[in-house]
Amino acid sequence: MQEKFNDIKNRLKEELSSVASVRLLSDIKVKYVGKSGEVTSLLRGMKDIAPEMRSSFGKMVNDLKEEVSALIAVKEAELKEKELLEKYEKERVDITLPGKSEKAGNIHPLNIVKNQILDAFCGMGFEIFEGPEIDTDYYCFQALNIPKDHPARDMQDTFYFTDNILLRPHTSPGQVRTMESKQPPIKILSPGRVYRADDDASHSPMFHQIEGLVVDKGVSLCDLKGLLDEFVRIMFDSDTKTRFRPSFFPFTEPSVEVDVTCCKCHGKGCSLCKGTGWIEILGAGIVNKNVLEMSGIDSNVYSGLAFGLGIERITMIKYGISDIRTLFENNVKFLKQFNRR
Ligand code: 2NL
Repeated sequence: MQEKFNDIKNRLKEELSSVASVRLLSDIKVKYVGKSGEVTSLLRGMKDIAPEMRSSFGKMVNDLKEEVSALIAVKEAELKEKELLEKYEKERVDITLPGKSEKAGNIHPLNIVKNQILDAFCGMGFEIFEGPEIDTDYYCFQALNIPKDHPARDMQDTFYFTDNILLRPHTSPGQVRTMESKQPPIKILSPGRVYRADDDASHSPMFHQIEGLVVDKGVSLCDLKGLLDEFVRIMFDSDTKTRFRPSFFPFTEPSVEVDVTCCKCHGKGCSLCKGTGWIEILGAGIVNKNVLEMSGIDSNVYSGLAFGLGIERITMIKYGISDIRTLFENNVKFLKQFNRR
């Protein structure tokens, strides 16, 4: 009998020496001390043992069971520890590697330039006023000295919902409302989207405009010149000069077109200024008396200056962009170039 016990122990030890995982060890456990395992079955042979031998046999089998269980338990602890270490090794994280950085967006070039323009004028005491994008024929045209069916309407041909309701072709309607509701001094800036029936490399049916309006006693063309000189020195280089050329707008008299010395060649002549050394940046003038009177401002007491610029145009000049449509395609590769100026 002792021999049989020894044989069981030896075979178990041999199997334990080569078992490689907790899962395989549990098979061995079942084989020896499970319900019908080898050691457990020995107890079932009790009935064939002489009665006086039964108690000592039972004790021997129980001792063997404990010994076998202990051997298995030691191996189990060993394997568990080994498997845990392997798991930790597999899941090891190199905390010295650089992290994945969040990709931050950047401000659209049109907004970069819009903010610079607003900053420049707000620094000179202008307040910002935004009006509606959909407005009436009166505010978009008639109040600006452009009567119904007047040929000057062609210059600002826009999109109509009805005969009377339309998408504004400039931000002036907002300024008209300010003049109606408030007596001078007025010094406002109107930024916003405007619409015109135009579509090519330098014209978009929707673009962004900023208009400025100053109404007070004794406002003159000299004030306009000084104001715009300061503006272009802030927007472009500090040695930038302006040049006024005579022009026509129904809402200003006299009207001027304003050029700046080319920011790329500084007046020598290059492809950006088409060899002239000058680039047109905006339209302006002295507010037409009719416009002041229609909004309830006495033109014998007050006078005004006004100007209007396209943000797209200034952006294209500043960054050397040749096609306006690239500003609206939202191609990320294009937009990324304007990261933080
Ligand atoms: C341009 C020219 C201009 C104005 C806009 C204006 C507004 C009022 C009264 C008088 Cl309420 N004038 N605005 C004046 C001159 C020119 O815009 O080419 N813009 C893109």
